[in-house]
Amino acid sequence: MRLSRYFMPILKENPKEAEIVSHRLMLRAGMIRQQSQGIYSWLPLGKRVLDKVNAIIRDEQNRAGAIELSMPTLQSAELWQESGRYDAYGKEMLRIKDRQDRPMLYGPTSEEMVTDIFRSSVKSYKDLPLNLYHIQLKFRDEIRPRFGTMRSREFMMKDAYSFDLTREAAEHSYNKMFAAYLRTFDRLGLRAIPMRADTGPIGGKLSHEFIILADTGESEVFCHKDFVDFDIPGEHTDFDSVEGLQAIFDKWTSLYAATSEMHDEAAFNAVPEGDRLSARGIEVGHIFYFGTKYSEPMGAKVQGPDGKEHFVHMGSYGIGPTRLVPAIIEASHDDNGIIWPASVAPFDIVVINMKAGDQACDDTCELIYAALSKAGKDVLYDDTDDRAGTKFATADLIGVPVQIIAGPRAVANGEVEVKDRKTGARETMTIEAAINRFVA
Ligand code: 5CA
Repeated sequence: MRLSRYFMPILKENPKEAEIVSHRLMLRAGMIRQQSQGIYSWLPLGKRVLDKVNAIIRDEQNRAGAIELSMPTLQSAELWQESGRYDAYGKEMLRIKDRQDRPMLYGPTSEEMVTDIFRSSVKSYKDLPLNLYHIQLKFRDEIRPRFGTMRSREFMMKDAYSFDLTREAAEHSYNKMFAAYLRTFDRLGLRAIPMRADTGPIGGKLSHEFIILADTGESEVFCHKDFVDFDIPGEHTDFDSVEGLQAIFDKWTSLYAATSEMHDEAAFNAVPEGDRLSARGIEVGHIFYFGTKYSEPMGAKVQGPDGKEHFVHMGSYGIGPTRLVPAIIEASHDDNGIIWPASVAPFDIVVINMKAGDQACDDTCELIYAALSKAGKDVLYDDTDDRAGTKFATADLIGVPVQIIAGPRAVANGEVEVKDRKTGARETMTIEAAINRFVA
């Protein structure tokens, strides 16, 4: 991508409305724009990061056996009347009427919709287990939308829904998502700790929130400090192994960890004082097992091996991609801007032409840009005629992991500079060596 032809509206000034660093940096880097309170556009740079986050989420959902579909944002009120949640949900639900005066709503979550899909076509235990997910916009008329996309009214959610014949089978489905979440957040460069959680309007008894420790987090959390160094389940985790996944769940729930709603002061005080971690946290995922809470009122049942009909046991599993992007920034930035983990960086490499219009600089940059793009790298080429200082500041602000800098003096020697955004380390090398480093 040539910066001269891209759309990346960088802000020079610090936006006054932004209270936390991630919100400030997302606005300054031209990633998002607020359209009305708690409702955002994702501008091209932000959209790239969001897509990469979603790709990792999708990859790990698929690995764990979940199947992607897409359900609508607008839902009919009738479905929610069946489950009894239409009246219970309260003011957070945006209610609308269509031209026939039929009550509709902008979905805050999709338990009812997916249960309706399930009951219309699954009739036998032989079709279980089943886990269906989508990555879709949601709307909750939050009383206090704030911190940019961290807590917005319209936001994106990956929501998965599992269906099983028995409670035991449903627990295995829960454990699959539990392990998939540990892997997902790790690949996003985050350390998320599962904590016992309250179930709120989703309902059920078994529930964990996945929390990232951060000073700007909205909730207060309490846990054993060893969680920070626990091993993440590997790529070859067998998601069909009931014992294997139970062992992962048991290990990750063996020490104290709870959000403030579930906090038990006495149990926490039983943890040796030096091992206690009380901090603020950002909830990036939330999983629930709620048995037959929706399947019973909505009549979602299958024939079991005993020939009888059974209401299915369900769970739901949410991740907030549009919250994860600022959460990653909270965890990874410095005074100059964002430092993206390579896995979600909007571009892999930025090529900085320090003197656009200078033939040797132009030729060198074009050569590098073409070679790296051909090798499948996402390259941003700063070919604008801004001052070098402005270009460096922009490259640091948008946090691309590697900068290749071509200035007249180095280029005259057939060389460029390669800068690592995270460490700031700079290395001068031949043009060929710079290309080979990233092509190999
Ligand atoms: N149906 C269940 C799971 S599929 C559910 O709705 N769970 S939830 O309410 O906990 O939301 C799931 C995730 O969505 C949260 O962990 C959070 O990451 C994200 N999320 C929830 N509300 C917001 C919001 N207002 N802004 C941004 N992300 C949000």
